[in-house]
Amino acid sequence: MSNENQKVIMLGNEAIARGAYEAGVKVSAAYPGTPSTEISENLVKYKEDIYAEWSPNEKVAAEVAIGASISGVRAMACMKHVGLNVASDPLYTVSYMGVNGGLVLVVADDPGLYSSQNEQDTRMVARAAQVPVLEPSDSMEAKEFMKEAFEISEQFDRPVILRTTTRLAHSQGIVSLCERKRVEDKTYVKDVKKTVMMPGNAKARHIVIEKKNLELAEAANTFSMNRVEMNDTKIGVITSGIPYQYVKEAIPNASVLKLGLVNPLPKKLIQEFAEKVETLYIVEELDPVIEEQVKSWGIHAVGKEIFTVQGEYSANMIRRAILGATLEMKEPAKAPGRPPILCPGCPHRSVYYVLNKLKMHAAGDIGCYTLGAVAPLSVVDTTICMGASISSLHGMEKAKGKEYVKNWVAVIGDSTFLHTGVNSLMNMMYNKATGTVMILDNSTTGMTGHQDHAATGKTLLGEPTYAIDIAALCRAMGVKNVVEVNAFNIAELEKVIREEAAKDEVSVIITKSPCVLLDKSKKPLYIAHTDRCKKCGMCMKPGCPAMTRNEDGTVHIDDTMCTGCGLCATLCKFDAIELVKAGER
Ligand SMILES: Cc1ncc(C[n+]2csc(CCOP(=O)(O)OP(=O)(O)O)c2C)c(N)n1
Repeated sequence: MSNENQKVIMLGNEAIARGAYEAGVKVSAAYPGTPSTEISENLVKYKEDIYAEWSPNEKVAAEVAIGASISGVRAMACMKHVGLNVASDPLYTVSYMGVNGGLVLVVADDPGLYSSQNEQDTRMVARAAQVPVLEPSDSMEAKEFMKEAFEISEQFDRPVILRTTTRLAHSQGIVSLCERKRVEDKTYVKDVKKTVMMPGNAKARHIVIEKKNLELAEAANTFSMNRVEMNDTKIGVITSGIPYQYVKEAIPNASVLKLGLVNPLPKKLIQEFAEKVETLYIVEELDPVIEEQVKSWGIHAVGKEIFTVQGEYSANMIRRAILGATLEMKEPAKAPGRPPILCPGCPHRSVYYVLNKLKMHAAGDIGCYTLGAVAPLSVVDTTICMGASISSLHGMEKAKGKEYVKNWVAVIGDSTFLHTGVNSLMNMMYNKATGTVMILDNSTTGMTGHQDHAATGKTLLGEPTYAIDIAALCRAMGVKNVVEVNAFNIAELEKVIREEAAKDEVSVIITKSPCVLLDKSKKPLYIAHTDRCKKCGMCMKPGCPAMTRNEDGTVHIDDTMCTGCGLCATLCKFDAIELVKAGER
């Protein structure tokens, strides 16, 4: 693919994929997670040169990349910030081991919580694991920093994190393309002192990596990615990543030290910069990672005294905090508040309709089905992290006894079950649980935009593959009661939930119906006959967004939203909802 010097507009995530290609990466593994997912989806473009896969979770993905690095090639793993928690076990230890082929983890943070369960700052985790972190400010840097990350990784024998945020991952910018670097595979030489982290070896490696980090911190003082932009010296700002863009817009005449490498910090460069400016500000979204270190060196700076640790920053917010004035520009128009809701035709809706009817509680998990917490369904009581539904239900049973959980189920999606739910179910079987687990199998990773997983029969590269049989997997763990039900067969679903929840043994109910957005074929359409409608409201109970009431209380179905799932028609006792068109819509 020779398009050297060509300039193109790229999404941050697209540019990271391009950077991986240009850096000579050979292996990439990932588990989807907003805002990191499109990196892997874009890597598919380079499948002639890069092997890329969806792994079942981030720990596995990181270990795949580590293995590839040990074998001598450049490798990467991609995940969202909470994914790094799942991958933190290998992360902390590969930090001691170092690399053979360059190793980069791309981790996407989500200040502002656009699609996450917390706002944790990856730089904090990286500091704890003593792993270098690069933070680009735009698409061009995202591409170039990927290449830098691999150079640093190999030169300093460190795994490296490239940290992005939602704003960067999902914004577009101009990128000039370069050729793919020809990187010779490194030879694998057996060296157990470096790759077998038992205590004696790890002790020695700890000393080595402390030294390497000091060397890197020293070198960082002259790295071109740590750049001083001297201007008016009244105000000096240390910043990095996306906040750099806001600072330049908010106070264009300020002097700026823009950090590309945010861990370890270039102490000398920071000291020199601090001496040259009257007031030093540190502008970083989320935690005071740079600020606390700079202050610990006795440098006076203003940071979280005036800036929040929550959410995204903006140029206006920075200008207001530093100058007490706002920019002569309009704040972006606020989108109308739209509460999150399951799509019309979503198979999760009928499951929650039945659970609501049975007055059951659900220990929930993470996925589209988390929306079962929202009225009018209001079934999901808890959402913690991926896989936690099954294990927290187990904890409730052990705390309160088996009768207590007969009114509860654990609810988990197919992708989440394969991510970390399997271990939790194993625990239920091992520790003599009796609870009921519902796997809402919609044949995809819906929440993050339809990625394949180990049970869909297709790889990231689009090749057909073995599809894990989820029911057989549960049976293999010893679950005797495994029942598969069509998610839209609400009579059957109700019967099965009643029966299984009453049992004194673990049951797994797998509701099967593909995500409504997967099926692009024309669907039949339902209409409501107002003359037959008795205004009883039964069809409205599942809270389908396609259903509204007319002024007289009869029901109307919006034909632009109806997907023809038929749930409303099943619930209508008066034949007021009728299938009008089949096949073509
Ligand atoms: C550790 C971690 N990794 C990734 C994510 C992003 N994520 C949220 S839900 C989800 C999976 C959803 O798929 P599935 O369980 O099949 O449910 P669906 O959305 O299809 O109903 C993913 C990947 C996350 N929240 N946490």
